[in-house]
Parts: sequence; structure tokens; C-alpha cells
Amino acid sequence: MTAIANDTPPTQLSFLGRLAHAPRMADDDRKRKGDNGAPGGPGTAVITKTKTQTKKPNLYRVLILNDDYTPMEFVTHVIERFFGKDHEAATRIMLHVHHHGIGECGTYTYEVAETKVTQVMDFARKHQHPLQCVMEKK
Ligand code: TYC
Repeated sequence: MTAIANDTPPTQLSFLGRLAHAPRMADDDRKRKGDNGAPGGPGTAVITKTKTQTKKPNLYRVLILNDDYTPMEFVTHVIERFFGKDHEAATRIMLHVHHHGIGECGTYTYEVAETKVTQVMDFARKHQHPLQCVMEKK
């Protein structure tokens, strides 16, 4: 319900239209537009300026490393399973790692990247493969 800040009688009754059923404006709009609830009473207004939040999250690459023992099909399966790649894309990444020693499976925020690394390392250990997975800040 609309607040009347002090005991001064309102100079107009238009605020009554908002008391019960009229759609309410968003918080910021009300602060800027109305003076009915302003600390100085009728005829005063509080102007607020909202600063747009533009902070970008830190991002991390999740990488897998080549080794001589992990089967290619296992690596391809890991990339499909934990990084949401289709079979073609996963095979391409696996072959890139096989030839270059390291390759990127995806980019994520810190906690998601950390979870992917743990999932891959646990899965590789469970199947007794030495596959290594790491994360790197971009
Ligand atoms: N080099 C492995 C082999 O020849 C295949 C492999 C590819 C292993 C990528 C790990 O991250 C890897 N069986």
C-alpha cells in the first residue's frame, strides 16, 4: 500500500487509485516518480540514480592433457558426457589433444569449471585411466 510519509494532508487524491488493485510500478520507478511518500512531504521528490551492474564473471578454461595410455574412445566419451559436445566435436577435441598435448573442452565460471575437473578426474580414476583434467584462468 502507498505510504504517506507524515501527517500532512495530501494535496491531491490521485494516489487513491493505487491503493487496492492498480498495477504497481517497479520499485525504482516509484522512487523517481512519486512524491507522495517522499521524506519532505508533498511537493518534494527524492531522485535516485541506479547504477547498472556490468561486472563480468571471471572465466576459466577446462583443459585435458594427453597421455600414452588412455584410450581415444574413452577421451571422446568423456568430452561428450561432461562437456555436452556431440560425437564429432568431441572427436575433434580428443584428436587435437592427442596431437598437441593439451586442449580446451569448454569455458565456465569458477565453480562450474571446478566441478567439471572433479567429475572428469573421478571418472578417469574409476576406470583406471591416467587422463588428466585441469582448469586455467582466462
Ligand atoms: N594419446 C592417447 C592414445 O594414443 C589418446 C589420448 C587423447 C589420451 C587425448 C588422452 O587427453 C587425451 N591412446
